[in-house]
Amino acid sequence: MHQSTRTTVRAAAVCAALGVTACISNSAQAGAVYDPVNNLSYVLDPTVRTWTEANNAAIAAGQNLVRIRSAGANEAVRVVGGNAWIGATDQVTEGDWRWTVGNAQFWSGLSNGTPVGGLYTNWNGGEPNNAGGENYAQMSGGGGWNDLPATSTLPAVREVAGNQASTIFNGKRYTVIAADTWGNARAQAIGMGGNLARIDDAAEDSFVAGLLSGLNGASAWIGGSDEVNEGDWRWADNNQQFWQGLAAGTPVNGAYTAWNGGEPNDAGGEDYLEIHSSGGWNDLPGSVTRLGIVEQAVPEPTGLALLGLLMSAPLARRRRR
Ligand SMILES: [Ca+2]
Ligand SMILES: [Ca+2]
Ligand SMILES: [Ca+2]
Ligand SMILES: [Ca+2]
Repeated sequence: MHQSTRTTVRAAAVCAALGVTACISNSAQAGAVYDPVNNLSYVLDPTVRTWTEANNAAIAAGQNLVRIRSAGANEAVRVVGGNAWIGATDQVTEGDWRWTVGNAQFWSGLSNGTPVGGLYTNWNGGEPNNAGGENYAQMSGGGGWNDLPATSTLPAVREVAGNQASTIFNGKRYTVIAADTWGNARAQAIGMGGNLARIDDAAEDSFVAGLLSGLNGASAWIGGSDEVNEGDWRWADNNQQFWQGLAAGTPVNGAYTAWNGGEPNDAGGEDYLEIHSSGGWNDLPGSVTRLGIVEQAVPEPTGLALLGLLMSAPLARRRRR
């Protein structure tokens, strides 16, 4: 179901639908967040149009408007879309709310109705109210749901198989991953064959900040920490120290840093590095959840890469023994 070929075809279709080219290989698709739980990416369709038009466009691209099955997924969709259409409707039978993906009913009735099948719902208070005839689901800016009429126009959020939330910059692939703790984000980054991002210069800092500006100004984990020795800040991928001390400290070996004023302050014990959409850095406790910025090497686009793939399969089998 999630073969890489099919994913690639679907991704190409999304690129076309969004009016960008080659968004898998070398173009920005900042309006996407990867949901590792469901192995789906939530991708913004920025065109403002009716729910039916947005749904038809998604289907024409081999996609679907998003189905939301958990609070975590709801938050990821909110980050991508804010105020946008989602893939739910009661247009066939009033009060019988279904996801277009799978056609499963998840709600019966108006605001005093009930969830069906134990499925996740997040209606705003007093919704759905079918006010004047409303059969199409909107996620409002706060993440709650509302029914709207056929004539309303909004952008939309689609779901796409696999991880589509990548951008190439200066020869590296950057992927925004769903919000989690620093440790979980780092583990996921390693699982993807990379690590949380190491910021080496102002250009890279601005690039990563730009990814976040496209996600409603969220902040995100990058790969710095002083978890081993307080005040000894190191990058996760190569363990090189880049800062010594608190806000009055100094860069190490001329390393690039972009601390916000007064940071790092280790306030209450803060050992993990976040980057804001301004590009500035702050230390935070690792227990809070943030989006993550994964940085990966990009395989050489030559026969060597193919050779590497061919070689790695038997090697992997051998290692498992
Ligand atoms: Ca209705
Ligand atoms: Ca309503
Ligand atoms: Ca600290
Ligand atoms: Ca701090």
